[in-house]
Amino acid sequence: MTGDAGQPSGEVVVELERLCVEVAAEASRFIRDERPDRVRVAQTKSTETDVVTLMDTASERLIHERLLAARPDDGILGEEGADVAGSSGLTWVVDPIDGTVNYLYDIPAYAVSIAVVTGDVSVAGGWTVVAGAVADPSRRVVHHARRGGGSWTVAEGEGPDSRTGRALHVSDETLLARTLLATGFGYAAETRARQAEVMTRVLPAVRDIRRIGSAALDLVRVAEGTVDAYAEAGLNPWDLAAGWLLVEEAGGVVTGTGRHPGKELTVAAPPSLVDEVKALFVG
Ligand code: LIP
Repeated sequence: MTGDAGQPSGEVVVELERLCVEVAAEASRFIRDERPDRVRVAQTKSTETDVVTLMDTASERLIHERLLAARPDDGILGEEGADVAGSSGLTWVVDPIDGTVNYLYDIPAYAVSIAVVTGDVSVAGGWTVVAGAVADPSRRVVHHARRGGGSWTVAEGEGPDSRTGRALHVSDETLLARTLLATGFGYAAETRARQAEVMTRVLPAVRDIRRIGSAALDLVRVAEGTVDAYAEAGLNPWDLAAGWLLVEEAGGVVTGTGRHPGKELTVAAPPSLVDEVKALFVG
């Protein structure tokens, strides 16, 4: 860590991005090619419908092993419980299968999300994403970014410096009424009831909504302009970390009720739309 104020140097960031891409691609292949015909629920978390499959834990174990082998002094925060304190000042934030319910129902909209951050992930606004990757097993691609390096999509198995990489850029939509908005809902019934009320305000104000079922893929779609904006309440750091950087490096803005995205609200959009979308959700 030789850059400004605890930030890794440019060289190190390039290597961190490469590791994000390689490990995300490997886990992506694993959850696609080793998916059992009947995916079993291993346990449930916040509600009966907030499930963990055996493949969520197996994918997290694979990612954990690869990251610790490559970077033994870093910390890890994983959705399924991997929680390693590091001494390097860097923490890996991992969602081994984002869109687990889609994975359970074999709906091709789930992803592996891996990001590396500086700062304290437990503090809203207390952490900065340095590099990240979202691998999409169904499209066999990996979307990746490093701070200051732009956002890209490469084919699974290709490196981040592949000449075949496609540069991502957010939509140039400026009108809320023409905005295709991705959103999502929590697992708890009372949370969903509140979110349904917000939708009575949102639906008349936008072109339409899309409920894809994976925050990581929703953020990728904002970064590549295949939706105009995204907003959801209730996200955890592992749902949004890599996608946050992908959107910012593609020319978008990611915010929350305050300046930073977080549990209360995450909004991602082009600069021209972000305040209006946020106002719809904050109410
Ligand atoms: C999912 C998020 C999604 C949200 C779901 C769930 P998971 O994450 O990606 O945006 O709407 O309720 O939280 O549980 O599949 O990792």
